[in-house]
Amino acid sequence: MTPITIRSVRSIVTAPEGRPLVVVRVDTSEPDLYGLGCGTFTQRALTVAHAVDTYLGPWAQGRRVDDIEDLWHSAMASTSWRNGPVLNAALSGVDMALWDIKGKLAGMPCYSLWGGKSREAAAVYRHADGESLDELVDNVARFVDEGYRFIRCQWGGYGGMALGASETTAGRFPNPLVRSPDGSRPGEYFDPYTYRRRVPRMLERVRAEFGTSIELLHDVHERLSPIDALRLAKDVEPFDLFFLEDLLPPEQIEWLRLVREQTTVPIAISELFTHPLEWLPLITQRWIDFIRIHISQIGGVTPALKVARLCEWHGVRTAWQDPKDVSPIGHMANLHLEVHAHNFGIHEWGGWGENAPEVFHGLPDVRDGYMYPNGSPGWGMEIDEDAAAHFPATAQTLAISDIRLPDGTSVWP
Ligand code: GCO
Ligand code: MG
Repeated sequence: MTPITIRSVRSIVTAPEGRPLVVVRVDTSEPDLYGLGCGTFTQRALTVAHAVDTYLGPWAQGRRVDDIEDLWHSAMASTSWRNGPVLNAALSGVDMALWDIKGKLAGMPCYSLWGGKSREAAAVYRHADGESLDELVDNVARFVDEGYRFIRCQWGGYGGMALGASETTAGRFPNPLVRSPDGSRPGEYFDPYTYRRRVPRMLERVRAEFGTSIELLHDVHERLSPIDALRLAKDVEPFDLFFLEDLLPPEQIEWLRLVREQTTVPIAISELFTHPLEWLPLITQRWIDFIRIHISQIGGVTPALKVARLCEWHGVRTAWQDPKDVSPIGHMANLHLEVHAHNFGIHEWGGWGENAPEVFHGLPDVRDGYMYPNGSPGWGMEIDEDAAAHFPATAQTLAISDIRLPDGTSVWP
């Protein structure tokens, strides 16, 4: 029997909610047999698209769609230097598309290919925020009323940066809540000391309002020095968090040993990780409780399955990163991993937005705090390319790229 091969690979970049998403379509030697994958790196989406269309696509042509494992390794080896976020995102798009094809050929959802479901749906957490604690409490109450039990709480965005944000747009002024030297350069200023002291106050208020009827999460987003991060982890212990996320930047992950030795706060990290050498020690040393990898950043579902298996043996649960800069196809791939793997933790979801349903068809249903796969073969998703073209993506770097301390020091968020 003649093996089915890759006939063409192309990127589809669209921004239905304003943040560029990268979808990769793989067409095969079989008429009408194709797959879709997510290769989103929103801050460099057009660069990923170029990597797909100029390099990876032509390289993949003629290769067998069945041999995903071999193609993934060959693609990684094809650049000699180890892939970074851009090339991994390109590879993720192809990798997920090949799993989509494999599911279609087998007539099965991808989770069935891997051994079936451990649960019918994935519990979801939502993002509650507020410039005031009253506003935050109102937003938490709204999600509780909608049936969500897991809620991430932030007070004024990451690092409290949005507090007083009306004056800190695009670097027009330093944050009025922050005193900076004369002549400080533009940027998004925040005060880490104010932020660190506000977090326990925020959690105390939310617990006072909702008790232990809901599970709370918080994202530090790498805004503190290592010692202040350790102090925060100790300060939030009384509030019984589901997890505390990105307490430290990748550059300081060795500090997690001290966090582990001194606190019992459940730790979630790794959305910024690219290479196995970043997550291996955290998992094997049992320094973390939830893996938060952004799956396109490590090259797709093929490596993510391996990470999930490693985590299972070390008591670590999955919480794949799923914010608004993962395409609905990426969300669906995460969801298949989540209903399948025994060591599932939680699914992050920021809502589909107003326009995404016009572009992406087959969106998973979300009911009473759970996200349900649609049971169709492969991922069970389609993209309307005409609708996608209504939301062109521009080259953009999001505001996240210019964070500064009160004295103007640049911060890696
Ligand atoms: C999260 C992440 C996101 C990222 C953002 C970067 O927990 O989902 O921290 O908010 O910062 O997606 O573009
Ligand atoms: Mg995060």
